[in-house]
Amino acid sequence: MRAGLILLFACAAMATNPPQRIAGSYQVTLRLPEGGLYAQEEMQIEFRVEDTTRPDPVTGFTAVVRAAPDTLIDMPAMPKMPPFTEVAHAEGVPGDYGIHPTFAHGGDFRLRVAVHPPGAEAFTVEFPLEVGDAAQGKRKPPPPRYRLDIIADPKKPKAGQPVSLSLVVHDRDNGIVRQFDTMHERPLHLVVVRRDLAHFRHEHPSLEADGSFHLAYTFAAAGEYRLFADLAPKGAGGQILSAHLNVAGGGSEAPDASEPADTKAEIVAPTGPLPVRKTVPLEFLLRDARSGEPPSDLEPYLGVAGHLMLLEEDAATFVHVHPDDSGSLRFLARFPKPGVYRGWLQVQRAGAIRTFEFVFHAEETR
Ligand SMILES: [Cu+2]
Repeated sequence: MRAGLILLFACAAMATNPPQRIAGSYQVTLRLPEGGLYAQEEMQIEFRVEDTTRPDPVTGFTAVVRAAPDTLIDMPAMPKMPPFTEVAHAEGVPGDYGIHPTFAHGGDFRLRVAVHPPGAEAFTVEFPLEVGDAAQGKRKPPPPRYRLDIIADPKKPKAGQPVSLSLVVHDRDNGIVRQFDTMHERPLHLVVVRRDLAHFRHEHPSLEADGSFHLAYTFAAAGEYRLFADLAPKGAGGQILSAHLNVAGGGSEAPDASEPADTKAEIVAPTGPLPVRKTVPLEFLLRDARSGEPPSDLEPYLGVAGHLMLLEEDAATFVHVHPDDSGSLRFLARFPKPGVYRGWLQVQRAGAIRTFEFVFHAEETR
């Protein structure tokens, strides 16, 4: 009995204390996938960099942004094994960074993170990584921790008629999630898209005191819709949760806003096929439709030069896209599987949002 209690206590302590390293005034917190690390599949490893000398009333410590950490993963016991290196990309939550390594086999690895805080001296921290073999990973796929529930009022929304949507995020272990980290100036980015990807909207429901989000919405047309919520439960990192909603006909079916007439957008890179399971830069160029020159009245939209959202044609695979730190329309995207993806680029020009649609083909390369 006593042994069981001690074990429980140890588990709880592990869950609440992620690995942490202190270097001078900085603190780096590691965030590993819930199912643990295993070989032969792309893993997502995240870490958070904070300045412990600058307390923040909301997040505890001030997040260190634009620190562009270099990462290196090697095996101290096997010095001949080529190390994996990657410049970490910034996640949506300020101070959070991520890498996507694929381990060739299981074993004891080491992660070194070299952080370059702007205007301060660089420092390096190390974490041991325990990687299971490939079969181990396949045996126990981790069940999703978070779930999105949508309550519509009226219950059966109709096209062309206003509906009130309540969104609630459930944590398998702790019930309703009430606290969120801000990503791109909002606690929730909601993508509403019809199953055939013909209708797309990007919304920011308001966070209510009870932890639910609220959105007054009017579906333009009838059909089956998917709602993708891009959010970060406090301290858990960015998550994408999805839910379905059927919209009946009736009312008047308003057409979606068409491509803006005053601006043209084109992809400048890459020009060839897109490889799957690799982080690739996607770069866009805007031109004023009349002058042919890049528009001079572009404004930041939610803190960045532009937003890019990507969905596979199955309307189920949402691609995580990270804006590049450069301030240009350059994004880092990862296509999880081969297929046709539709992308929506959004920018703000003279106070108004402009949305452009693109199609991408991701292929297996080898
Ligand atoms: Cu958004």
